[in-house]
Amino acid sequence: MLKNITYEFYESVDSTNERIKLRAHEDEAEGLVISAGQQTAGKGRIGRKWETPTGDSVATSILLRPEVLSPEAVATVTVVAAMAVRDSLYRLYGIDGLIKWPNDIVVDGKKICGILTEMEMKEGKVWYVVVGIGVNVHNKTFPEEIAFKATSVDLVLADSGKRGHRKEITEAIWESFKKYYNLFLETGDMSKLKKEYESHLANIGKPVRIEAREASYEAIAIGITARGELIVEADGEQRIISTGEVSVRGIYGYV
Ligand code: BT5
Repeated sequence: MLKNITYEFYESVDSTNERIKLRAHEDEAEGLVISAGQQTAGKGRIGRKWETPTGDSVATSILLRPEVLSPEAVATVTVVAAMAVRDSLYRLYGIDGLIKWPNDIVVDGKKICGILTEMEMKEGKVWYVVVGIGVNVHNKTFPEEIAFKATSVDLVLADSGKRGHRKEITEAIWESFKKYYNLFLETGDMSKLKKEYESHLANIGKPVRIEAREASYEAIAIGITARGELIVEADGEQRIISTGEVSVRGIYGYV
């Protein structure tokens, strides 16, 4: 069970996930959060980049040392973290984001947050897990390659005269994460969270494109399994998509 959360902040680091990994190797206890305003080597999944311009973003990672979690169940922690980000932005600012399975939060069809979960094993068991969350907060513009599909808290709030606050967002996310993660640990799956998760799942009941290594096909998103996998329907049959196996693209715009 995640109990105490402690916060450290740095102006600039390579990647907050990498900082947590170093501390994990130094036997740091569960609950350490490292955040930074700028990352010089922010990471997305499978070797992709996460853009974190100076001071405009929240880049924040937590160290977890789950006692009883199988390596397979670790992927589900991303799904849990997505709920925490969505919940925090809604409670703080009324931003009604959708979760694009498995690791994005989107608002008005654009990505406001990405999540990267990594783990290391030791003696056949999960040694530690690091969950890294990037939220665009004050960004007004983005690099050209992502400008069409990225947004920020301030851009979303522009008409309301409100602005995001990075420390407030960081703390809200990890407090909310603690609540959802502890519910997840009670069963080791999403059974207690599935209903709430599905109520915020982007594209539920709508077409998505599944881009797997072997083939790419169109399907309808149905919901998630207790293990946090995506359920889709294609050619009249239900299929289960595991985290990391495919990339899901909405076929109408980015979502
Ligand atoms: C992600 O990967 O979305 C995971 C992002 C995780 C970032 C956090 S920040 C704290 C911690 N430390 C790290 O080094 N990483 C974590 P993926 O689903 O692969 O999406 C990456 C793609 O999102 C890129 O290829 C771009 O297309 C797009 N992208 C990059 N930067 C973005 C941004 N700031 N806002 C929106 N989209 C972005």
